[in-house]
Amino acid sequence: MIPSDHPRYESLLLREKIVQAFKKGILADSGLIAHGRGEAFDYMLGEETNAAAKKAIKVAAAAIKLAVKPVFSVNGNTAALVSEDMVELSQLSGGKLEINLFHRSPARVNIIEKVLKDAGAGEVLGLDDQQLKYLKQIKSPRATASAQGIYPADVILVPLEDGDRAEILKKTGKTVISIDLNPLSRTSQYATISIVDNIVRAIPQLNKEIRNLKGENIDNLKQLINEFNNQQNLKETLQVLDVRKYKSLHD
Ligand code: PTJ
Repeated sequence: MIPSDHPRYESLLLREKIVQAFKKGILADSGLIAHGRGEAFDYMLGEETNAAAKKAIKVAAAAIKLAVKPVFSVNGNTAALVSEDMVELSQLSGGKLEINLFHRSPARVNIIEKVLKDAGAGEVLGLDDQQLKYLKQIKSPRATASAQGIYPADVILVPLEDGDRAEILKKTGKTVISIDLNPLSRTSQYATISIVDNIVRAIPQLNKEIRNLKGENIDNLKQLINEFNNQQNLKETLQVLDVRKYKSLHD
């Protein structure tokens, strides 16, 4: 039981969620370590959605609204932390949810499907190994791509992964939106739109922006995207990480 007046209450609640997800088999064991890495970056970023992240989220919302076949990739950490928000994202945008795992096993695919369905998801893609295609250049089990989802997608959201997938998906002509608290990860560096923020804040904010952009005309959405410079935005995040600016949080 975490006392609600603990200075790190919110962070400890998330940690507890992650531990429980691991015990249920939703999370890979290395998902625990990945969460710890994210926690450390979040601490240094002040545990808030900074201006650069807000900008990237707005542009991501515009890209999703303009997309013909948007797909949202779901791994263990994403399912553990934001399954309901992911379902809302797919409902708001008409995009598809696809399970894509680095540590793939039929048992984990089944339990993550159940988590998404319990959160209200209709269709969930990426389930049946026999039906899946594989993106040839990707050397890990993340190469899976369903014929209705990731394979033909024009815009793809890839949360919480550090690997070569973002680069290769981008090379295949897709718009890649990443969510990763590490601005220096390969995923953040290669994505078209890099959201450097905690997924527990980023997805609700993305949903809010998609609602805000309802009825916005296509030219304005395109302008938002065209005026966005991802490398410049990542530089702004790195400035937030400047050690001289650290304000003291609590232990
Ligand atoms: O569920 P699976 O089998 O697909 O495995 C998923 C993990 C996360 C284990 C796998 O993708 C992995 O090993 O990822 P990495 O290489 O540890 O990268 C995860 C990235 O996510 C790191 O850069 C972390 O800083 C970042 N991260 C961790 N937690 C959060 C986060 N970013 C945003 N929000 C978080 N809550």
